[in-house]
Amino acid sequence: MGSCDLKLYYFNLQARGELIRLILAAADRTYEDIRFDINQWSEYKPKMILGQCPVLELTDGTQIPQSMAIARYVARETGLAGINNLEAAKIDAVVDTQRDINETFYGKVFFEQDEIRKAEELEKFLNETLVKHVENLGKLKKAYSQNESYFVGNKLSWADLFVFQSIKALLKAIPQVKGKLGDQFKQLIDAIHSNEKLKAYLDSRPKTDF
Ligand SMILES: N[C@@H](CCC(=O)N[C@@H](CS)C(=O)NCC(=O)O)C(=O)O
Repeated sequence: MGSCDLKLYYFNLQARGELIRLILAAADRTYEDIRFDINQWSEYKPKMILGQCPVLELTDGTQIPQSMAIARYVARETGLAGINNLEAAKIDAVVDTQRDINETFYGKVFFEQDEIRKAEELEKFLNETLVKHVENLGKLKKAYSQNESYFVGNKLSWADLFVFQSIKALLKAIPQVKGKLGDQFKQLIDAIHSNEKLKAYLDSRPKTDF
């Protein structure tokens, strides 16, 4: 992967695109960050391999869809996916544990239209799902980390960026989440904010609602 040979197509949102942008920022990779508004989507949709985004396009025109496949690819290419197969698996386990949280939140709470159901699901999410999976993330960190900040080994990986982005998005959507997290993610968040490249990206990225 050369330095300026990538195009990332996504809405002008964080949502499913931001993890990829964070990985590329941490690795200091230049790429074309093609952001569009919902009213431009009809122009882009037919050009995307699955009619959805995000899509990463390589110089030869190869398109990679699916946000997590793209994230894993760019993480591997940039050295943020572990030093060997075992580390890669540990990183995947952290990612999948965070995905369990996200899937329950977005599937059962965030997109629920019925207000009563939404409130019930939120209660369940805060007191059951979140508690259990945050505890699970703690177990993985205890087993895999050799560093106070990062989940696996002693350096930043894409799992750290995924947990960071997911927790930030969750806190923005549901401020009560804060009370359920304690300071479990404090060191990770501090480490990411004090990473020069990530800080530069976080300070300069477009402000969006999601
Ligand atoms: N599993 C896919 C889901 C992709 C997806 O649902 N993308 C949405 C935006 S977040 C999209 O392209 N919506 C427009 C459409 O489907 O026409 C991924 O993670 O990339």
